[in-house]
Order: sequence, then structure tokens, then C-alpha cells
Amino acid sequence: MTKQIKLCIFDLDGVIVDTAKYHYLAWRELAKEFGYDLTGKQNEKLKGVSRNQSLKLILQWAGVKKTVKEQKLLASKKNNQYVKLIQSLKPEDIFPGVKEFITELKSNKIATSIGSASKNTRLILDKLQITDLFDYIVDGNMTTHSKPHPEVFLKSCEALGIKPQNTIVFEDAPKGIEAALAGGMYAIGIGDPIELTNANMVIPGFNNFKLNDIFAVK
Ligand code: B16
Ligand code: MG
Repeated sequence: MTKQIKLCIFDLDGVIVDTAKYHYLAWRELAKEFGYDLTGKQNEKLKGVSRNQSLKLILQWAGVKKTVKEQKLLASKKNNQYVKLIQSLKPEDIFPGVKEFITELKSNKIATSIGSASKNTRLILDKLQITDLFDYIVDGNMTTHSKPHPEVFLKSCEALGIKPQNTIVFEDAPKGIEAALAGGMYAIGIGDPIELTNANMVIPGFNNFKLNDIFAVK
């Protein structure tokens, strides 16, 4: 399929920028209220997972139950804290090589889009000043199913009129890789091959990464 790439979909957190550290700080603060210290290992389980589902895990680890109304309040409390933390995001926070790779895609007439679970996607892209780099943006406000459901990626294909078979997804979370594969797309993992065993290929990041590096792999 690699010769017919027509669209590249990028996850946001962990692929374009590290906002996971801010999610971690905000969830950790909430977990403290429930009397425990959220570990880095637990935080890994929140990557790529929607806000509401993350909260469910936070409450589960605390061994507490909350009503739907209380859950809404807790989710918005965490989000207020998170939004405060990401105010300092700036263009220099974009991971190395991302903009260069997108420029290469554009010169090869390959469409680009975002497929993120985050409802703060637009804010983050604006802070990084890269909103205009994408032909389409799908975020957590536009989906009803969480990853590993492929909806967040399929919506870009539908909007741009491109088949999943001609699409590559870049993802840092195992659930996101699962979502891309479930949608019939080629999945490139960003990070550790040991964590992302289901990906078609795994790269450490976009630094010096070229379109030809995908063609080089069958
Ligand atoms: P929000 P991604 C995901 O972004 C994060 O990895 C995950 O930790 C977060 O809970 C989710 O967005 C929702 O974010 O609370 O801002 O709506 O990796 O899908 O770009
Ligand atoms: Mg991610």
C-alpha cells in the first residue's frame, strides 16, 4: 500500500507534542484527593484514552464510586487544571522533525489530518501555531466512540474522500494502533517497539524521518 499513500493521520498527544506530562500532573492532583499517588505506570494506561474513561480508571484505582453528576464535576475540575497547564505551550514544543515531515507530505500531494481523542485539540494546535498545516481535524468533540474504535480516523477518510487502504496513521498508544488497524489503515507506532507490538512498523520519532523510510519497509 505504501506506494499509494494519499493521507497521513496524526494522533496529537505523544506524536506531535508531549501533553501527556500535563495530563499526568492534572490527574495526579485529582488522585491525591482520593488519597493515592498516581504512578507513571498507571498514567501510561491513560494515554489515548478519553477524559471520561480516564476518570473511570482514576476512580477505580481509588476504589470509589461517584454519581454521573459528580463524575462530570471531577472531569471538568481535572480539565480546568490541564487547560491552565497547557497555556504555556509554544511552537518550540512540537517534537523534532514533525514539521519537516509534514512539509515533505505536502510537496508529494499527500493529505494530512489529525485524529485525537482530546477535546482540547484545537487549543493545542493553535498554541503550537500549526492548525493550518492540516487538511482536516478530528477531535474528541466529534466522536462518540473511543479508540480502539476506528471512528476518530475513519472520519478523516470520509471527509477527505480517501480510502483507509491509502491511509497511514501515526500513533503512540497501543489502543490507537488497534483503532487504525481496525479501520483498515497502515499503523506506524511512535515510541517503543516493545509497547507497540501490534503496529505495522515503529519509529522513535520524526527526527530525520522521510517518506522513503516507509517505502523501504514492505
Ligand atoms: P482531553 P491523543 C488523548 O490525546 C490523550 O492521550 C489522553 O491522555 C487524554 O485523556 C485524551 O486525549 C482526552 O484529552 O481531556 O483534552 O479531551 O493521544 O488522542 O491525541
Ligand atoms: Mg496519543
